[in-house]
Amino acid sequence: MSSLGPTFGRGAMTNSWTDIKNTDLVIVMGGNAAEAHPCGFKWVTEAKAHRGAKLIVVDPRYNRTASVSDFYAPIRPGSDIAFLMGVIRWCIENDKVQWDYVKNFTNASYLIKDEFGWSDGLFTGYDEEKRDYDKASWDYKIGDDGFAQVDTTLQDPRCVWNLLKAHVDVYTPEFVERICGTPKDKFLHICEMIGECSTPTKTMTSMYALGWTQHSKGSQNIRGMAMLQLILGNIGVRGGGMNALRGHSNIQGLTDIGLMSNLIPGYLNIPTEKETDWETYLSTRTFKPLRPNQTSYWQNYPNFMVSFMKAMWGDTATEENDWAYHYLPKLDVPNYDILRMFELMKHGQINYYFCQGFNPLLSFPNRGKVTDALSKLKMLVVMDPLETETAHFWENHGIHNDVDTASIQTEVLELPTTCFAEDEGALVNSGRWLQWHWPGATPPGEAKHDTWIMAQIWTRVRQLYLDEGGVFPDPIVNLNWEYADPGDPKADELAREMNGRALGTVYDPADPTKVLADPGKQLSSFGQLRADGSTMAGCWIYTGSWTEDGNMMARRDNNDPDSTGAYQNWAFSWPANRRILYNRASCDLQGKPWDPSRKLIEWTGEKWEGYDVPDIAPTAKPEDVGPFIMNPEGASRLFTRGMMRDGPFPIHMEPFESPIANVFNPKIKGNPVARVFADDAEDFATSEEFPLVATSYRLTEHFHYWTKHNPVNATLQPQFFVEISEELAAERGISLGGRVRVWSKRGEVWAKAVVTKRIRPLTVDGKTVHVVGIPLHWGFMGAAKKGFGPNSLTPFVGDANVETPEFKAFLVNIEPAAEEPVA
Ligand SMILES: Nc1nc2c(c(=O)[nH]1)N[C@H]1C(S)=C(S)[C@@H](COP(=O)(O)OP(=O)(O)OC[C@H]3O[C@@H](n4cnc5c(=O)[nH]c(N)nc54)[C@H](O)[C@@H]3O)O[C@H]1N2
Ligand SMILES: Nc1nc2c(c(=O)[nH]1)N[C@H]1C(S)=C(S)[C@@H](COP(=O)(O)OP(=O)(O)OC[C@H]3O[C@@H](n4cnc5c(=O)[nH]c(N)nc54)[C@H](O)[C@@H]3O)O[C@H]1N2
Ligand SMILES: [Mo]
Repeated sequence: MSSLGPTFGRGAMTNSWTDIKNTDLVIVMGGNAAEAHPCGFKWVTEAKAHRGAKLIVVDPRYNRTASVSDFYAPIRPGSDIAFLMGVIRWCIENDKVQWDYVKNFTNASYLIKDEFGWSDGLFTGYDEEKRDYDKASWDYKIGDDGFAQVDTTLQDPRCVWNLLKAHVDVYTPEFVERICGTPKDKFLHICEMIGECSTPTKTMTSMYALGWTQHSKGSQNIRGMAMLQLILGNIGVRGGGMNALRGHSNIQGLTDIGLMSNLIPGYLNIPTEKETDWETYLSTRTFKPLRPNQTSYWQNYPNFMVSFMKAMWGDTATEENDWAYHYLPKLDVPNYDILRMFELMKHGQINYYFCQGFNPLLSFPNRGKVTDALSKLKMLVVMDPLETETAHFWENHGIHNDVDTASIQTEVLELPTTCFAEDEGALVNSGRWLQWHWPGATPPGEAKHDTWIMAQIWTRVRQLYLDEGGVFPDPIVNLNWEYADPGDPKADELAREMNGRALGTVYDPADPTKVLADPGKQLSSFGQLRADGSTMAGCWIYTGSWTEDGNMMARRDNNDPDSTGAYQNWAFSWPANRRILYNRASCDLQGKPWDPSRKLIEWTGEKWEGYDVPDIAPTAKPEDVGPFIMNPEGASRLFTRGMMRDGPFPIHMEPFESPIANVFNPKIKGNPVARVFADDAEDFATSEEFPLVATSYRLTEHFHYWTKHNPVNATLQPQFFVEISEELAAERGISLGGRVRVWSKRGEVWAKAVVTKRIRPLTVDGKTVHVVGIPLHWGFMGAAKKGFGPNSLTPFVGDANVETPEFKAFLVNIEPAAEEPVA
């Protein structure tokens, strides 16, 4: 992991919600925006109404987004890579490529090592025992000058473009139909629509969410579309981009601020245990440029990292002690993702679990296993505004397993918290906008703000360390805690700390007599962050959000000059108030917009200016520096070098539970490098036992497991149901509104049957494949009827790169049923 360096923005929109109005074509694939993002979806409506934009939906179900689309095609859950590689193949074959963009702004011309290749569904370097690849061959040829070798004529058979052509060759329209079940004529129609956006004056935007991420190869689904968008020249331009529609109102903030077990705020990394010292840690992160003249932005890593350490440990972090590097925890595994946490819990290796704003009993895969794991705990603390199923897991509702309620010894403590409507702070939306909000109500009863509870715990733990010592009290007792009331940090104090301030005088490196910030002043840009201890910032990508001019997140100026959709003075968009990432790529090599009517920024001959903050140094000459400065080659990647665990190109893989074998290699089950715990290895079903493909999703009327507590929502969608086709209903003798039992290798649920034309059987590899749709909002607390969603059924396995569970493609069976037996 360490050699991979930082990843930037693990999913966010490269563009923004408001920018969607600029598009000519929206493709919603791997999401259901009209249902799950109804407010943001209005920008699609704008684009349709004012630009005549078209909307394509590719989804296993004819969903609510499909109902307002111009063209819909069905797809089998878990087969999107085949579809996307098929579109790329079609674009190449039909010359639907924005050549100037591909040649100059991507790594199409870079030469790849001769050892690299693929066969039988695997890339070179596969080790079956380790379930991992040796990625040494997945890299550029490096010349004697230390730079990557290129062939700008794209003639060399080892250049990325020719390897890509060879890689996608098998994904013909016939192959797509065979794997995805998408009829060939529908697939080709979509290709035609997409192909139109390969000109500089037409753009497509991709809106996706969990329909793509919740697969054992979710990251590769997204790579597939990113590659297509690069081929069409649609990244960095208005109306284009890769737009991850995020989930909870502040889930973007969660990843930004480093709440993943392997991250530090701003997408920096927690060190691994091999990185025993500061120098080793930095050596694999401050990449040197891979092409002449490039800037490799990550050379700034030490500025961000030292400023973070100063925010954490203040005066205790000094140059002499390597900024207190020894205080940072070191990872002994790639990360402590939640699957791993529950696995450890199940094996008695975690005694104490703090569950804050999380209801894993319902939201995590394999409820039987989750129940088993929670019952091994000595203590479970639940911090939540609501009574959750997790806090009541020991009641053992609806699980017909061998966990004996009476034997569960876990002590459960519930700490009532406030919720967003009672809090002050910033929520970060999918478009990276930090929008400040103010409390609208007073906390009820004994509810306390999360920050108050955490500060109270921390001050007490610190006191214990001060009084009693301990093995390593230093990182706790020396933590920088400069809040007016240490037991109750306020939102503005936290926000200022995230932004960062000068500790010493900060000078302009170009003119050392020029002072950029005096000691004690808030910083205005991450360009002011220093590695010498003269600055501090809790999260470098947020620098600029609370400056000496005040709270930029609270700005509410909705002027939008020339109607570009940028809204520069509304809230703050990280990084640097930039609204469209990679916006340098909206201009040609000379720095002129590809499409003048869609101008974003422009090179004046001396500097870059326009409607957005340029994603490049403001005076960098256009011919000198590539637009993708986050990569040391300055180019975007059609071939990902060592970044992805499961291949430098997306390759078709089946879900772990699939109705058909991997057609490239029947021996490959699921994603061949995804982590599978020994306990779960025997828990995957075959299609002989479980012939139906299930997928799971949300409904507008509910928000996860909260709104069933509200009688109004509970009335709108009162009862757990599953959706099946008329054909499957007829085959199994199931009637509309009748009760059914749905079971998988891991559990069973009872539901009402919704028999609908919105789901149709698919023909996949010569077989009829039925899809069962399972919405997720029910449980046993609250006002709605008791019922259980998909997670009594789902498998305990995740994406090979980021461990998002495979919630969207698994196998079940279904039968008509009488009443549910009393649990
Ligand atoms: N009303 C409401 N809105 C919400 C939420 C909520 O609970 N209620 N939750 C929020 C959260 S946390 C999130 S993460 C987002 C999720 O937002 P979305 O991902 O848009 O929501 P889902 O309903 O999970 O799934 C979207 C679609 O993926 C399709 N799908 C399933 N498998 C596949 C596949 O293999 N390929 C393709 N192409 N499509 C597939 C499903 O049929 C479904 O239509 O929604 C957010 N918005
Ligand atoms: N099968 C299947 N499973 C899924 C999914 C799927 O598509 N299919 N989707 C997955 C996704 S994308 C998500 S995001 C998860 C959601 O799973 P969870 O996050 O576990 O579900 P929520 O109901 O959103 O639970 C969050 C809890 O936070 C509490 N809460 C709200 N505000 C606050 C606050 O300010 N402070 C504190 N302390 N608590 C608060 C709520 O009351 C709620 O109980 O489910 C996942 N599970
Ligand atoms: Mo989510």
